Amino acid sequence: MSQQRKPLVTHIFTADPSAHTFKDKIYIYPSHDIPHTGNDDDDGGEYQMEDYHVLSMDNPDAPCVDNGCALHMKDVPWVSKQMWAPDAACKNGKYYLYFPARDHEGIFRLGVAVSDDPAGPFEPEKDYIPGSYSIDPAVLTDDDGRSYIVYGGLWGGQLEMWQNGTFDPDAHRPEGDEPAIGPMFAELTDDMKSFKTEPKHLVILDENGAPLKAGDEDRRYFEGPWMHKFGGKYYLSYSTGTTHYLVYAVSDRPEGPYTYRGRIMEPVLGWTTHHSIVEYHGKWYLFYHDCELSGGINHRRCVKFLELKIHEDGTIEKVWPYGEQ
Ligand code: FUB
Repeated sequence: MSQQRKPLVTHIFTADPSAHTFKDKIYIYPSHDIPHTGNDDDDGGEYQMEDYHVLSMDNPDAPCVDNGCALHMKDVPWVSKQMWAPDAACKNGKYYLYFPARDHEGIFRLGVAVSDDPAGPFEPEKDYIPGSYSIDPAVLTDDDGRSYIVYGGLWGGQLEMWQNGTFDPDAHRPEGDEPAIGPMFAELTDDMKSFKTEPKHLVILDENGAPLKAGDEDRRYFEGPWMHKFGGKYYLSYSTGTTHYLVYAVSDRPEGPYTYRGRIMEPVLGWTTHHSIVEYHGKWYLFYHDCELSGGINHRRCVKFLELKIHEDGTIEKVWPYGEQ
């Protein structure tokens, strides 16, 4: 029986799924939501995660297995709280888990941890990636072996607080016709543990070649970036946050500029929407989350997936999370 559009696991709350094909299986690296009774706020204070569990499926029809705790914040010296959306990458037989969390000053940073096994456990580096900030890291390893990281999120993710290169909690939040803030992008060093190039904002253009504006909330970047490659082109997909869409943009080069192409998914139940796109045996799958398992509580989410159609001309067929409306 197909598991598509159903919670992949129900014994824990999971979110922000980053899926990869490793060793001919699908591995899913989600956040692990913790139930609590505090209120939601615009700063993400309700997302109090403390560890990561890696999920896996032998194939899209097989049961989903929880491989247990792969990394806990008590084992990461620089982390104070809030282990948010992770991703993983494989290079030279090693597996790398990338994760955001607040440091001891309350600033979101990106960490990396290493394992010989895609399911972990992962051994963290003692300090965060030098020069890193904000949230939601995602890594693409290109056909030539070069690896790129994209990251960043507005509001609770603090991306707009770094516009002048230093952390400014009172920084102006761009609005209206001001240019939107794109996600950060850098190449990773060969050991996968630091930035090889100076991180730069990716630029996302509209159909006329003009950068998307901050007030264009149906299309501008908010959080949850993902990169994949199809037909030799680079795809950047992400959440529009306040308008709750998953959308995508395409470029000939990993560093962009990207051109906005359309919506991937209409809003799910719950405020956040966050996804990944993975190929398995020639078919494409969208992993995402919603709040069905908790009946709509924003910080108690559940990971799901469905098959995604990418047409030969490169367009992604839009999906509705609960069937076409
Ligand atoms: O899970 C915490 C945050 O919520 C993630 O980092 C965002 O992408 C949003 O899903």
